[in-house]
Amino acid sequence: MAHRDIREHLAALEAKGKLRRIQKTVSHTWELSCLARWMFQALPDEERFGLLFERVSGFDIPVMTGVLGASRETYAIGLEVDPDEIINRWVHALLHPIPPRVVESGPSQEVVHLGDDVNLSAIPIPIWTPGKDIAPYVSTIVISRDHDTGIQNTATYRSMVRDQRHLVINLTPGRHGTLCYESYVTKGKPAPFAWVVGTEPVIHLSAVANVPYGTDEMTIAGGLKGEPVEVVKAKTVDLLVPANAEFIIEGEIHPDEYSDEGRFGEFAGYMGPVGKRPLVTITAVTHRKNPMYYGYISQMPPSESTVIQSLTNAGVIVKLLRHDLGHNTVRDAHIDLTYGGLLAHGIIAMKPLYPGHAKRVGRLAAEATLLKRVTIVDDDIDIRDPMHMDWALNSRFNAVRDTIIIDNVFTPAVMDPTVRVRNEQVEMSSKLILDATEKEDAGEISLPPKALMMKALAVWQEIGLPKFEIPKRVKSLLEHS
Ligand SMILES: Cc1cc2nc3c(=O)[nH]c(=O)nc-3n(C[C@H](O)[C@H](O)[C@H](O)COP(=O)(O)O)c2cc1C
Ligand SMILES: [Mn+2]
Repeated sequence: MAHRDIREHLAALEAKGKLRRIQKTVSHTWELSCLARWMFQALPDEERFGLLFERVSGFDIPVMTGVLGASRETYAIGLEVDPDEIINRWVHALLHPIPPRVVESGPSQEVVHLGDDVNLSAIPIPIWTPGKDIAPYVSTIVISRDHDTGIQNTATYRSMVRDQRHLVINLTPGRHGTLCYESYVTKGKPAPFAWVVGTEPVIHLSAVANVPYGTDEMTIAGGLKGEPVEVVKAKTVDLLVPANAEFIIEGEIHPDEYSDEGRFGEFAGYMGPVGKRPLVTITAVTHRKNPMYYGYISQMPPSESTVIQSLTNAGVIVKLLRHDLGHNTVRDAHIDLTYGGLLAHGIIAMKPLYPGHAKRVGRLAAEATLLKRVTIVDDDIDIRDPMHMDWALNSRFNAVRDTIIIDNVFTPAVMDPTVRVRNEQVEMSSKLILDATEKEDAGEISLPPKALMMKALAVWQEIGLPKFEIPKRVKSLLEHS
């Protein structure tokens, strides 16, 4: 049974030595984000941890960051699986969604602030790129609803704190929150929205899944959990929101109300442009009695944003290729955690069944996602091992024969720094596909047979040479030797 709230997740992290509590009093306007930035910039994935700042200057609300997306391991702890099981858990969840269960009440609404009592500045919302961001940003789970179908959408969009009672939300073309918004405002009605801070890990992780419009991500969260996630009726808007959250911010977007949004440090590693975006009037803030704030750190990669988006969408891609499109020899996918998330490098391991099969799967993956580069390798390659990947590219990839470029790809300008809108002209982006599968029989590999190598390993141990774990790459090579 998966963690019911972010507190159970924190306890699990701590038990595994993956949480650091910081007792020094820190400022939420610079110190907290700069410390978290050091962790991502200086430590490799295996050494990173969730951060819990227990004392935030001027508030009695602790702030956490990186607790799900510090690393592959913190993410796996959120799902309660081994890191190697993340993909399979995702595939299972997408094939077996479970709708949320509506409950009467929940900790999310222990304290309710309405009307004039609403004050966003009472919450320690951090500034993520101090010295450059225009304002604090709430970049968290965002719930909206389609007016016509009534189906909810759960996503994650950055939202700027404009003042105590207003946010400005980054709704970009085609995004599901944008479609929900349009379904109301085109009828002259205000669109209901809710922001969720710190809740069941499965809700956080499915709120970055790129699944089709009309799929309620909360049902996928149930699939991940193996039982329904719990929701309650929001107090002032017609939405169902997580029952076990730290904070819920409820609001409405009225037709034709916009405001400037930005500058803000973006996930691609550059300061994003200023733009006009929908203005949100906050109608309620509800929270637990002693709430904790959870903010994702994004901006310069690697970041919590790139880690959670990469791991979630690798599972989405495998399910799509294997189950929806029928390429059932697709074994695994990995999205580079460094640049990541959306415009990242995706690697797919598969067994090609006919000439051109790998290229076909590469094109499908590239077109179906925002991935900017796709590399396809045979299923004997450990796609998380850069040495093995380099070997595959050096020995099985022939540039002219095996490169495909897809041109004229629309990518929202705020996401891809190589595309900027000039003179109202939208510039298009492009994608690269590398087919590094073996096309001809390259013959036997140049390693001694497994039996001899294992005999030698026994000798190695007997004479007291340093201990090691056999890398997956080597296990795979020995299977073919
Ligand atoms: C911290 C963070 C901030 C994000 N901000 C945005 C954003 O402002 N706009 C956007 O389109 N996607 C953003 N994303 C990515 C989306 O959440 C993700 O692609 C999601 O699946 C979109 O949901 P949708 O398909 O229901 O629109 C962000 C992701 C994270 C983790
Ligand atoms: Mn969606």
